[in-house]
Amino acid sequence: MKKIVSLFLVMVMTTALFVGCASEAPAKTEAEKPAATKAAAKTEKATEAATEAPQEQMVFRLAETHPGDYPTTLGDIEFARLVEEKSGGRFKVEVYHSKQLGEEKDVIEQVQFGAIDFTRVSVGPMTEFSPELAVVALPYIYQSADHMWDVLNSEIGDSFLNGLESSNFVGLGWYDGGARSFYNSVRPIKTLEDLDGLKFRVMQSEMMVDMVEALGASPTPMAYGEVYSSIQTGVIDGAENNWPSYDTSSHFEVANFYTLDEHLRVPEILIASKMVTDKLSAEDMALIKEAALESQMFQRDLWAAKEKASEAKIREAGNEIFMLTVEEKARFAAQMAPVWAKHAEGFEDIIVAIQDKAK
Ligand code: GTR
Repeated sequence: MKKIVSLFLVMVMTTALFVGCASEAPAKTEAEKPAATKAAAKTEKATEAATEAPQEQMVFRLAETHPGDYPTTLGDIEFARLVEEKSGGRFKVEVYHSKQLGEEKDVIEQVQFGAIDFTRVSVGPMTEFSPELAVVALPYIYQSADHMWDVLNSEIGDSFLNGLESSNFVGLGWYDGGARSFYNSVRPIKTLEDLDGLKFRVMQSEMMVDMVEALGASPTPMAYGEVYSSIQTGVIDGAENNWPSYDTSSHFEVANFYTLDEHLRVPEILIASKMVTDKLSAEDMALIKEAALESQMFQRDLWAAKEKASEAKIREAGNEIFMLTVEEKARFAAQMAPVWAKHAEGFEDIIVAIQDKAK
């Protein structure tokens, strides 16, 4: 505990210095597929060699919360294209965007027991299923987007992806989710004290609840799709998210004040159900992982462009946007000591390794 608090202080000081397609009908899941189809899929390699007859195609479903033109959805679609290409058409991944298969927490549950094959979600709700993932999403742990990417694309990121197997998931890769900041309908946030008592929606994750409490505000865990009407009706005062989500969820219409405190950089993650992928060969898993990695660069480029476009649109709409001073941002970061101590206990060495990557 002592160790993590001192690591945390190092981080705070560094921060202070630094701030300067849907398809027509749902595809059948593996469980729902007739036995004959499964058998055919298993023997397909042998069949391929023996005959020239058309192959049986395995169809997978991928769930995505965002709309069809959002950077993560376009990343999913690119992943699907690459999987189909690399498998020579043996695999098809159908992307169900716009919450067609449900809100993130429910989708993750279904992926865990094999009813949905793939999903792209935020690491936020994943921490409820695989608590150690909190380490790569700790508030104020990264100095910049580049720092986060240096961590995620290193052996540290890989070890967290591999660690998901014990929770019945297969971690395939990371996408960009930018930095999250607070917005609300009540008042500008310029100091820590301005957060006092405000009611913020958080992702359904204990760490997010603890983070908002540590800042002196009042957290309400809630599904993403309920946030707009909850702000509109005054059930909550605001929420927190990146520019593209603040834009595409239309939250900017009901929460005018946005303060770029950048308290979180929560990676987006592409996962598969272990129950589904256990039936695939090592070669097929390798091509799926390769497709995920290749789609990452594609998604990151789209992300950078969308961040700029959403920011321009929201500034144009006349929302009130604030920056924190360097000192104030360091005060926000300093509140996170208990959150780090609770959610990253036992990961002190990894935190040092993460911090080292900023140097
Ligand atoms: C977005 C993220 C979504 C979802 C959402 C939320 O930034 O891309 O996957 O987690 O935030 O706040 O629920």
